[in-house]
Amino acid sequence: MSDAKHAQLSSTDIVANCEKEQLHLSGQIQNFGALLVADSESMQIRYVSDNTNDILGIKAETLVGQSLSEQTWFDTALCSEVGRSEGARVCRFDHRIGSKKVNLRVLRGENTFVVEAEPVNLQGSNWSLSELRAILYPPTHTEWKAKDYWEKLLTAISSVLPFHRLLLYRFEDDWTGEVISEHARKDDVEYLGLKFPASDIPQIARKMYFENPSRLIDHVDQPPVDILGDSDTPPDLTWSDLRSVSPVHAQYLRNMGITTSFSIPVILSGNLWGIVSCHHPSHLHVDAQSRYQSEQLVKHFCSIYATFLSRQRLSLLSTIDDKINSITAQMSLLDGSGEALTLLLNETTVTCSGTFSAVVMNGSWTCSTGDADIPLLNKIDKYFRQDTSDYILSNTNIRLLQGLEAIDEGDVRGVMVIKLDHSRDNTRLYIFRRPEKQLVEWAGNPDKSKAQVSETGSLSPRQSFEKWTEVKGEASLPWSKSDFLFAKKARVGLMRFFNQIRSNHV
Ligand code: BLA
Repeated sequence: MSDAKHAQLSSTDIVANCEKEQLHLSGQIQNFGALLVADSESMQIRYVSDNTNDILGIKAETLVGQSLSEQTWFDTALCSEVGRSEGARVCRFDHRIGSKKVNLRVLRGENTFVVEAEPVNLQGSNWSLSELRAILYPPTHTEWKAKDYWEKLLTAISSVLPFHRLLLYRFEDDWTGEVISEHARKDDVEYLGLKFPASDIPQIARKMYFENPSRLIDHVDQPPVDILGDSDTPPDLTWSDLRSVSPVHAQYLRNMGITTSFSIPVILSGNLWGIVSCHHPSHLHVDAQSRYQSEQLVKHFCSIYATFLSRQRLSLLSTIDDKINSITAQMSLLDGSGEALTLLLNETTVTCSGTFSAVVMNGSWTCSTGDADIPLLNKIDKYFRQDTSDYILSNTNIRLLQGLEAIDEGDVRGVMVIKLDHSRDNTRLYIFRRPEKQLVEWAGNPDKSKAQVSETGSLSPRQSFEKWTEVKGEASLPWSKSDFLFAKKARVGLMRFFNQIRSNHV
């Protein structure tokens, strides 16, 4: 890029730049279909894409201002069939217009109907939806692991869409993502296991992917089509499947060697959990009907997978319950003595893979190790007893906390705290972890402060997606869901234990 200059922007500035792009107001569409936007009250056509002649055989300028209900090529019934909520959609496949066939779609916008027409491609999928759905279930008497469900989802989609590469991309809490399953040719670049920074899919784009059933980027190099309208304000394309492609993202896809890209959101418990991302190096025509089939498949996967996850959670809960029951049974045999507390600390250390555990009660410590540094523990406790945000607190690097920066003790870096209540002198149980070397494999260097910034201040996506390994050695391993569940249950066990001590003293 000749006009590009290297500038050092803070990563916050860069992410803010990405977030500013008003994707829904691009004022243009991709050329694989034609678009009309009509007022839902008056039915007057307000916007028309400049390619209706190619697809419908009617010149765009003659359509602006006309009534949608009077269009003989259109099926007005679709406007009554479409749901009332914004974003609702209805499709009519193989709709005949004279000698041509189109796939028609009507979407409900804010006081508008968005109409999209795409030419029919005769090479659609040969599979029925029920045949495809069957692929998503484990055979009788077979138990699948999570990764088996993921793989079968990609297998099912690849039967509908002959993409070169299909990826299942899962978001983490901070919106970084990881490729957790991959369906690709043997000689292809491997993305499996690689991480991508959150800013690769800005929040504004994620919101649209959450709200729409899929996103097709038909051809990164096809020039977009203008939209003619009765006003200078561009139409809202939030619900349009044809919306033009963000130039930054088109460059990103070119850098990845992709011409056609198709993404389907994976929504679990009402949250954007991941994306199925399909790549093709050359242009691949993706028929509206095949898109619809794969969207339905992903929706079906979501319900099967959600059931699998809740079964898994139940089984984890019951394992933890058994563990806690066994610990408390052993503790009650020891009848509220100091030995009972040591037993609890030892078991907790092992279960949560800690270096050691300690409990503080009215300022006095009991530890699972003999050589704990008590002044250090007091310092850490001073910090955590002031935090009343929750009964279970955790951290993977206490050196990032105010006042604890200088801690140099090798066994104490990650901390999980279980509080019985928030009073100053009450009891708190600590589990400590040491720092661990952790490798994070990124697809290219994710550091946006080293990115290229053009004269206009826009950011170019990175050029290379080759594996780039970051070595982190400062923090402990992250605390898992199972650690948190254990901590919650251990808190109850601990309360029972102290009640027992109290009643012994009465
Ligand atoms: C959109 N970015 C996307 C999309 C994906 C990714 C899946 C959805 C659109 C599509 O299907 O192509 C990112 N694609 C990935 C990732 C993988 C993948 C992570 O296959 C991993 C395997 N992108 C940048 C930077 C910016 C940016 C720096 O790298 C911001 C300046 C923006 N990404 C960006 C934008 C969109 C996007 C604006 C929306 C594109 C659109 O819908 O028009």
